[in-house]
Amino acid sequence: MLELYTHPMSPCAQKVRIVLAEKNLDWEKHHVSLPDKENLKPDYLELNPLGVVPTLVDDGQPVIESSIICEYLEDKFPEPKLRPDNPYHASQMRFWMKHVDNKVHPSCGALQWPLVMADKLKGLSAAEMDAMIDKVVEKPRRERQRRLLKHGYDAPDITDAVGTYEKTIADMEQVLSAQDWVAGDKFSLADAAMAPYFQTLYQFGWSDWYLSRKKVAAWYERCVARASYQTGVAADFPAETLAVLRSKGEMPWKKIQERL
Ligand SMILES: N[C@@H](CCC(=O)N[C@@H](CS)C(=O)NCC(=O)O)C(=O)O
Repeated sequence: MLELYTHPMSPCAQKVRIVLAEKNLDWEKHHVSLPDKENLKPDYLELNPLGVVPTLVDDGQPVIESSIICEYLEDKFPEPKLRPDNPYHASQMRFWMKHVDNKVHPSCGALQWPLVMADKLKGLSAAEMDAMIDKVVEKPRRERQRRLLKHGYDAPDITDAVGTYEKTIADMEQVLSAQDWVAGDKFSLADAAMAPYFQTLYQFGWSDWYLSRKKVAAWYERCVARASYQTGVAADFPAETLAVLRSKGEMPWKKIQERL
C-alpha cells in the first residue's frame, strides 16, 4: 500500500503525484495543512524529520525528498519507464532534477509562500508567529519565511527568485529547441519534476513569463495534456480556486515585472 502525505499547492508533492499517475499506481492521500503548519507536528516529524511534504510511505516505510521518492518509484515500479536508458540523457534528467531541487524550488517558495501560506501566520500575535517559525526545521527555509513575513514582495528573496526563474526558462528554451522533453526525446522524471513550477506561474496569472518562449510554452502544453498532469495537478485547481489565485497574483506580477 502506497500512502502520500501531500498538499495540493506543493509543487514537490505535485511532482510525485504526476509520477504515481504515470505509473498507474493506487495510493492513499493524507492531506497535510501547510498553512496550519501540520507539517511541524510531532507525529508528522517522526515520518519526515525535515517537516515538509511530500512523504511517501510504502508498506510502513517512509521515503522522503521528492526527487528521491520519484527515483524510488522508478526503481520499484520500472514500467512505464521514466528514466532514459541512454546514460547521457539520464545525466541530463538528474541535472534538471537537481536544478529544480536546489534552485527552482526555493525560488518558487519565495514567490508562492507569501500568497498562499502566510495569511494564517499573520493572524497570530508577533510572539506566537515567532514561536511557530522557530519550529521550522531547516535554517534557510526558516530565515526565508521570516524575511517574507517581514518584507513581503520587497524581500531580497523575490529578486533572486525572479532571476532564477528567468534564467531557467531561457536555458530550457535552448534545450527544448533540440528535443521535445528536457532530458531527451521521451517524457522523464525531469519533466515531472519541472512542470509543477510552471503550474505556479499559470495559476497566479503569470503565464506571459513563459508564453513568449515558444519551445517552453509548447513543452508545458504537452505536459498539461498528459493524463498524469490532469489527475496529479490540474484536478486540484477548479475554476473557483484559479479565480482566487489569479486575483492574489495581480500585485506580485507587477513586482515580478519590475525585476525582469
Ligand atoms: N527538498 C524537499 C522540499 C520539500 C518542501 O519544500 N515542501 C514544502 C511544500 S512545496 C513544505 O512542506 N513546506 C512546509 C513549510 O514551508 O513549512 C523535497 O523535494 O521534498
